[in-house]
Amino acid sequence: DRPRPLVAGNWKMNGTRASQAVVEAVRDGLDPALAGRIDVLVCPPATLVGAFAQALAGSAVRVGGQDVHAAASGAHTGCVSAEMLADLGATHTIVGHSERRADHHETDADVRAKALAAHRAGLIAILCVGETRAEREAGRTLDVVRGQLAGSLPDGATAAATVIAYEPVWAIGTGLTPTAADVAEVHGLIRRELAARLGEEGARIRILYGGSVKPQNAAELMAVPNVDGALVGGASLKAEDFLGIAAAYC
Ligand code: G2H
Repeated sequence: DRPRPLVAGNWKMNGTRASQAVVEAVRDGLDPALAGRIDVLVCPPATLVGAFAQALAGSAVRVGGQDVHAAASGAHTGCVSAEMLADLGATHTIVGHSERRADHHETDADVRAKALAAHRAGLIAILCVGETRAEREAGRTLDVVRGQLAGSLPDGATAAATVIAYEPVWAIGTGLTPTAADVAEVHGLIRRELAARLGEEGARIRILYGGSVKPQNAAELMAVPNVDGALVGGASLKAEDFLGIAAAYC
């Protein structure tokens, strides 16, 4: 029994109101039979979550955020809380993306607090982990991923509310991808760590691969054991490419 796959798009800091045409094309182009077998999610900038949630209401496509503050409200200028995203109709949020960890100095403890905030607001947390190029070259990939998972996954995480995304930092936006064997090794480690910590629940948590997923490589990557879907950046900005990746599950 493999978990139900999730194909998620991370738009990063891209998109304006005119981009709604892209999610409408994803909504209209998604094969209903495929939508019955996989979950499809778009995570636009927070500015677009409300409009996209309205445009996608009643469809198989869900809307999520890219980050949340750990607090529900308060004096945090410029930040967005999980409650605010949920209020707009979001069902998921990414937490701990490597760009947040690097550019905003987010620690494992910060990411854990954000995952808990997502859960508090009823959102599914997509928690990202992954090694840098230097860490991989130093042979530290498994130690780094194990450490990030241990530090950022909340106790009592459930499969219904938690998704892990393995995104090797060196594969993000570079067109480079790990080999299927490398992906299998890391996803296998994550699966074992989840099972050790959470038991049967850990066996059901979805583990996504992210980093330069394209229609051309999606089928090979999605066929790797313990790969339960994709977190897609650049290729999620075009409906045709994003649907082409989802079609790996046809
Ligand atoms: C990794 C990924 C999406 P891309 O950041 O989260 O981006 O597919 O552009 O490498």
